[in-house]
Amino acid sequence: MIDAAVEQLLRQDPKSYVIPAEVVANVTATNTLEHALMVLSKVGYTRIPVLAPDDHLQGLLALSDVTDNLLRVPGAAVENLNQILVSDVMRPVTHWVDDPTKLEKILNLLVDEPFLPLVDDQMIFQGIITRREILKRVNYLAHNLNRQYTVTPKMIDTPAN
Ligand code: 2BA
Repeated sequence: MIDAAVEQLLRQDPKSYVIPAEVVANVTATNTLEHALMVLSKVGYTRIPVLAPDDHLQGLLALSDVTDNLLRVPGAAVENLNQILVSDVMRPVTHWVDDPTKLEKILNLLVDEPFLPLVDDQMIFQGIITRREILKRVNYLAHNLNRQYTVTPKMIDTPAN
C-alpha cells in the first residue's frame, strides 16, 4: 500500500502525468516496416504504440523489431522492409492501465516498463504514462511533502556515548 499522504500528493493532478494520445507517436498494424522505420527515426523513441484505425490499442513496436528484420538478410536494403507489415512483428501489449489514478499499479509496472499505455474500457487508446512524467511527480513530492504534512520520525536514534 502506498502511504495515503504520498498518494494524495502524487495524484494531485493526474492529467499532469498523462501524455495525451494526440502527441504520442504511433503506427498502425497495416503500415509497412519501411514506414515504421521512418516514423521511429523521426521521433527518436525506441518503442511506440500500434493503433487500429479506430484507435484501438493493438500492440507495441520497438525499433529493434524493425532492425532485426533488416539485418536478417545480409546486404538487405531498407526497401525490403516494404514487404513486411507492422502486424507481422509487433509485440502484444502485456501491461496497460485504464485509470490514471491507480498509482500503486502504475509505480509497480514502471519499474520494468518505460511507459504504460492508458486505455478506456473498450481498449481505445487515450495516451501514455511515462517513467519521466512519474519521476517529475516524485521529485515534486520529495520537495513538497513537508510543506503540506508534518513528517516526524517514529524512532529517533540517539548516538551512543
Ligand atoms: P525511449 O524511447 O526508450 O526513451 C527513453 C527516455 O529517453 C525517455 O523517457 C526520454 O526521457 C528520453 N527520450 C528519448 N527520445 C526522446 C525524444 N525524442 N524526445 C525527448 N526525450 C526523449 P520517457 O520520457 O520516460 O519515455 C519512456 C518511453 O515512453 C520512451 O522510451 C518511449 O518508448 C515512450 N514515449 C515517450 N514519449 C513518447 C511520445 N511522445 N510518443 C511515443 N512514445 C513515447
